[in-house]
Amino acid sequence: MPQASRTKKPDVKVVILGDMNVGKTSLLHRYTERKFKDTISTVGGAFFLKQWGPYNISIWDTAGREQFHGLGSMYCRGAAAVILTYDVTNWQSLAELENRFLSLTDTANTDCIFAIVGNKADLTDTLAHGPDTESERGDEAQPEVPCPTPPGTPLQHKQVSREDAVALYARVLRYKGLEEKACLPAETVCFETSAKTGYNVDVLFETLFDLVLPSILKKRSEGESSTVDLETPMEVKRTKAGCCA
Ligand SMILES: Nc1nc2c(ncn2[C@@H]2O[C@H](COP(=O)(O)OP(=O)(O)O)[C@@H](O)[C@H]2O)c(=O)[nH]1
Ligand SMILES: [Mg+2]
Repeated sequence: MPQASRTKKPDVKVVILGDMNVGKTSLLHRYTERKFKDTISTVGGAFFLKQWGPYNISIWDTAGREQFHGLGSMYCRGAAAVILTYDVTNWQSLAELENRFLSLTDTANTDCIFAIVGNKADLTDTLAHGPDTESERGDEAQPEVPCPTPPGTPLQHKQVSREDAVALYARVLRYKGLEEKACLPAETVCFETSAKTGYNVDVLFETLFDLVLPSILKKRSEGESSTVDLETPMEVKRTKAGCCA
């Protein structure tokens, strides 16, 4: 269904947040380029525009600012969805979401959707060793470049369980002053992914795209102009990536 954007005017903003090295840029790269690269530069990336049905969705990467300069309140301003990303092999990366990143979402939309994403699942779980075969994306222009984990690769210790992520989701809702019962259930918005193998990556982005559609319709019916900052528009840098290069 999705095709290249023509109008380039974002209807809605989705941001990826999380500590350095959890794999934010790799997740976006896997989704948009269908590839994984071991070293990938975040510098230069700002947002990627994705056409979803008749709508344009901007997906924002941190451009490396989480490492050197911190992220300003502008980063999440007007966001309809925030992807809080951690590394399943690194407990601290989950803690940092609460300690450093959650407060940055104060400027997101009041009806913002939160997803909790544990990346690098290929390191801890054989299920995540291959690409997500459930995907119905069928993007002929960008064939998937698989990067499966070789059989027999030893698994690493999983420091963050799914239950830990679900518990964080509950705390995020509490921080936002939201009733758990009135919000999306954790099973819908907590994911374990692998940017390396592609496991769950399409499912993550495309579930969120569907979930933000009501937000687009609401914005349109209210006649709001776009709240996305277009001062520094730059699509995510297209890199010549090779599988496990
Ligand atoms: N094994 C594995 N490594 C990953 C995965 N995602 C990212 N990485 C690696 O983790 C490092 C940091 O990734 P990057 O996307 O730059 O993280 P960012 O700082 O959050 O944008 C890089 O060396 C990536 O190759 C993954 O799903 N599995
Ligand atoms: Mg990055």
